[in-house]
Amino acid sequence: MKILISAFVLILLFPVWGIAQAEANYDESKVPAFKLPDPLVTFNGKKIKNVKQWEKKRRPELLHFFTENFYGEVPGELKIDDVHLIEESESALNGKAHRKQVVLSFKKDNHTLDCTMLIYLPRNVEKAPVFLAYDFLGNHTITKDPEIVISEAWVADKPSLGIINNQLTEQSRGVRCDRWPVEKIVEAGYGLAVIYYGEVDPDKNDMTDGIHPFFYVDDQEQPANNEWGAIAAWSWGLGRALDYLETDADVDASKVIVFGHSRLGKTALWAGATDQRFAAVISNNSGCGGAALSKRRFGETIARINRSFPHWFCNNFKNYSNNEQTLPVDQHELIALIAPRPVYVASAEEDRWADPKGEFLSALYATPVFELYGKKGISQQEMPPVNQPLLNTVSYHIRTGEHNVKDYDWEQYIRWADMFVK
Ligand code: GTR
Repeated sequence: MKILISAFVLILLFPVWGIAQAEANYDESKVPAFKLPDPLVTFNGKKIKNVKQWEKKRRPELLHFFTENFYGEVPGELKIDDVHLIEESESALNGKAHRKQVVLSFKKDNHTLDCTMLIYLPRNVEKAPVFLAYDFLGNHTITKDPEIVISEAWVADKPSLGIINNQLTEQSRGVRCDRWPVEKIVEAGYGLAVIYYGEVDPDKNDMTDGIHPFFYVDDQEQPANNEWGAIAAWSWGLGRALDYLETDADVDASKVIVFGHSRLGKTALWAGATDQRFAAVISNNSGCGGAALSKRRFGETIARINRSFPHWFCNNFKNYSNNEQTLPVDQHELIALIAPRPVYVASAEEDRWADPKGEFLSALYATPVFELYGKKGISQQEMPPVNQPLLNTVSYHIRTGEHNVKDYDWEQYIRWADMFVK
């Protein structure tokens, strides 16, 4: 009886995307035939032969297409209204780090929004290069440090971590330590700056909260079809975080590496594509709408992502649900928008939902644009074996294990940043 009841509960609770994951195509022989657009040929068929043509013609038209049809336009300009240092310690992480917690406030008409950035900087570096990232569950989850302020922003319930009634509590302190080797990062001479992504825009299908309503006119409740979804809103927030870092005398703002995992990996790529001040970009297991090629329809597809997360992309993206073949772009061209700045695409072997091969191929097919600048990308057609990174301006690895961020990933990111950013 007990077994029967638990089976029943399991069936009831099996999340919708869990079913979608189980149904997805994971058979390489069923990947449809497709022709990838050449990043170095314009929509009108003109061959791009040099950096000048790329920057004047091709890059803007690709950026425009991704903006209008994938992530959406940011409808206006909004600067940080106020910066407030709420906490600081010169002796964090056993004296190795200088810690700051800084609130960035935004105001417009009757709207206000506060985002708290947690920053660890190596004490022995005068102006540190920084990894900038969002975290999924609040800044207090990335370390056990009791001084980290707990966000009051909306969060999806996760009873196993004590997250109920959409609120974070003490119980989740440090629960994501395994994803954030803060000491290792600081010991390597880098700073780490994080913000809870839900403070910029709560991750739910409701466009009346977070930063979106700041730009609404009258009783508007939704962005226009070509305007920003959540990913573009989060990317916008990373740009404002960088605005702040540019004013922080302890940071080398010309060396800010934007990092993200999964949906936040999609976000990091879009931030790097749209804001060229970012020195480098890391996409960890970003999958569909991130590094993975859409036309392969392997694992998560555009239709599935639009169904499960209708708020992530702009409404126009829905035109490409089950219609990848008509897309005049693919995700290798999103990676190409980051050129000539270093970009690292990482996959995990068991993360078939994110299509590791599609992520690799994006890095490979973006490479000609980096080569236009005299930079090295991926020079082999075949995926490397697991745990054997290809490190160049365009880098790639596939690690053993599941969809996650592991020490292994960070070790490679630091090694690569030492070579191409620091
Ligand atoms: C999944 C989603 C993926 C990925 C992931 C995550 O459910 O289908 O695209 O973004 O969530 O962000 O954890």
